[in-house]
Amino acid sequence: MKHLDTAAHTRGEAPFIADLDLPPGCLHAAVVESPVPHAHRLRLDASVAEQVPGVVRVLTAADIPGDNQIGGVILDEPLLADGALHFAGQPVAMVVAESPAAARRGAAAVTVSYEELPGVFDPREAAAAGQLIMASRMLECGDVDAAWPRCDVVVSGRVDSGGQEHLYFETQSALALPLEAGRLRLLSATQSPTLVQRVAARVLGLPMNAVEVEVTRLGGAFGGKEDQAAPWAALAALGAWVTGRPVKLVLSRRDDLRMTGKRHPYSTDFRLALDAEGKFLGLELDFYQNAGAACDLSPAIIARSLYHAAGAYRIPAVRAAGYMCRTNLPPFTAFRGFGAPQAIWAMEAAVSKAAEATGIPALELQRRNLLREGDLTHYGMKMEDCRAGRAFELLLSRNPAARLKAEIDDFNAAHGDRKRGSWVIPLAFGVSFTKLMMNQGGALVHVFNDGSVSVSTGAVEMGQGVGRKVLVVAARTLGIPEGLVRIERTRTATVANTMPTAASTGSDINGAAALAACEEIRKRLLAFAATVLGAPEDELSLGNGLVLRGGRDAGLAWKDLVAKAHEARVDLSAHGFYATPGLFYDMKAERGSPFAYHVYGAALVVAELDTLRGSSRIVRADLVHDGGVPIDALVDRGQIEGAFAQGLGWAILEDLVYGKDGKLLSDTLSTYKLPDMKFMDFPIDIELLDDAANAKAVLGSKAVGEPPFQYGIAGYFAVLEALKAARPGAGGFFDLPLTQEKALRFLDGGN
Ligand code: LUZ
Ligand code: MOS
Repeated sequence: MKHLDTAAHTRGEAPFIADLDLPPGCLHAAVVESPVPHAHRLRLDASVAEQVPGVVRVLTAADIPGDNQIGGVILDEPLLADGALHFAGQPVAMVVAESPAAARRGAAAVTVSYEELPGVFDPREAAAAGQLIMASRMLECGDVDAAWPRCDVVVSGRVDSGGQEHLYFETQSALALPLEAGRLRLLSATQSPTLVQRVAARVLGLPMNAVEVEVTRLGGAFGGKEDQAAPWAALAALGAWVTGRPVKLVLSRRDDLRMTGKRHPYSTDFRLALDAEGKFLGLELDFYQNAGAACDLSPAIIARSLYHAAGAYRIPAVRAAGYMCRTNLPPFTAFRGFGAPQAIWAMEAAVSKAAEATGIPALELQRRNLLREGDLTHYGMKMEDCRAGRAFELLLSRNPAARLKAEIDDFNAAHGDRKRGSWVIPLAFGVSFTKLMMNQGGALVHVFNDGSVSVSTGAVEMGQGVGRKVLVVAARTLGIPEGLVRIERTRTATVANTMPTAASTGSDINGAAALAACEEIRKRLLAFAATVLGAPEDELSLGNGLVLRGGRDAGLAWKDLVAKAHEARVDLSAHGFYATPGLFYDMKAERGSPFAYHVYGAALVVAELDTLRGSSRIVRADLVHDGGVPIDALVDRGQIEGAFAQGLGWAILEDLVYGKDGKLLSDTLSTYKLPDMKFMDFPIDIELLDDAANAKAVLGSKAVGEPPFQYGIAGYFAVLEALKAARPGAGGFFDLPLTQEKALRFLDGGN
């Protein structure tokens, strides 16, 4: 069994919260949501709802014993609306009942009245009205203003990128269980057990030690459960606290689509200056981030946008500004890539336009301006062990530019109603939480006296294989077969003060913490083995389930060593801790080293357009990826393919449509299309860079969750190139996703 959960998932046996046997007396919760995007003078009438058979309680803001506040970064988000409504879908009350149907009937019977106010949904409109979540952030290096008069070519424009629905298979879920002595146990589908613990404790007015949060696995998350699992868990906790009975809250797909946040839509202005050789001289980007109705993680996300403003390019003068605009939509939140895709896509739009303006092929512009070893980024970080060029050149050696051009040109010359386009995108993605303090994690390792091992960390398994990787780290460090190691559920009572499993850092941080704990145990056991064997400790090691002396079997097997050590009262448990070293950032100067390292790569996407229908498909993709030395290459390949598919979906397929009233229209899977088997039915070549050990992460590996998402961005430009081939001289347009509808409009002469 490779990936821990694979077999159970494949057989449909892996239980999620919704599948668990109900505890005795369990109640079911349904949430009453705001029907309008903006209103005040909110009044609730629950008198009819309370009479609905099976309804046990209707809970409103007034029933919250602690703080009605779930804001993480700033305290601007009530758990249940109090007085005002800020987005359609905002929770205003919760009904707990004996059955899910009774809860739903009860929720429908709650009368919500209010005075409606005008809503704002566009980030630029919000910015113009001064509706910002917090002060804008600006990152500047070099003399940007001097670049404009000095350069030969300037390209500029406005680019708009849409949001994206996470569409985790498992919707937001929680099960709250009252324990004795005023304590509470919460099963929550969260990436961040500690955040759920803190929020639930705050809402109930309890100390954190009264709330225990446990996570076995998630059915996907993609960032959607980093901060936004907390309200549902806190609501279930509130229900359990007030009624003294277990409460289960599982959102229906449609409720989840309507009520929860998504990737931030951005509207961005860009300006790029080049010299006659195509060298980038200056870049200016203004990001208008649609933050939705509350802060959520928007500042951390804007930070990642600013850091990735220049993509994988070296630009001596950069000015990037981020405006977090408050609108009346559900708070937008973390989503794989976390602000980087929006920035990288905007930068690439500038490259596309620059290629048009200069007549220099985009590939050439990219190559001439790639980040190099020793470069300082615009935020002042020195690029070390930079593999941007290596990945790019390897990709081009597999796909020589002339051959690629001929492949496309020949096809297009031979076909009237179909056109192809290709695009290459280089990648440099910074790994670490942009918020420095979050780069820490813990582990607790027990060696049981039969030699089996359990490892607990703060990592949440959401299908990404972090459990598999931590297991490999532990087995290798202790020199024992993988079959002796088990990864425990993630529990706040076992490993405390954990950070969300996010920012691609799950294996880096938790793997390193597990490594530290295992090393501690290994040290103790080797010291003990030295006394048993009468051998110098520095000649001993653990491997193949044996104590080795000078690399050879010393005649003491792991299981015997452990049993003897236990007899001799050696501690067989250890806590490990890891804080990513070398990070620093000066917020005032906007300079520092916010990332432990970067992940590099390059991707080629070839797309084909049906010029009559405007539909497009991907013909092939070739990815060269820097994965360090993978802990499990198969897991990494899975992550690369999945992230690429998700990136393609964002770029050319997934279209969130809101009505003029701010309500989500694409709130079903028949109206919101995402990549499926058919969409992904094309050859994908993935080559992992060899000889790529990474000194900055556990066992030479590199984080893999988010970086390959950016490869999907090449899909946008590949389709755009095909469109330009169909309508020569028309220029580009930058409105993501590049859907069939937009393609048709462009083919019909619009843009
Ligand atoms: N979450 C977060 C993230 O809190 N900080 C980050 O920098 C980040 N980056 C990517 C994904 N999630
Ligand atoms: Mo974050 S987008 O939850 O890795």
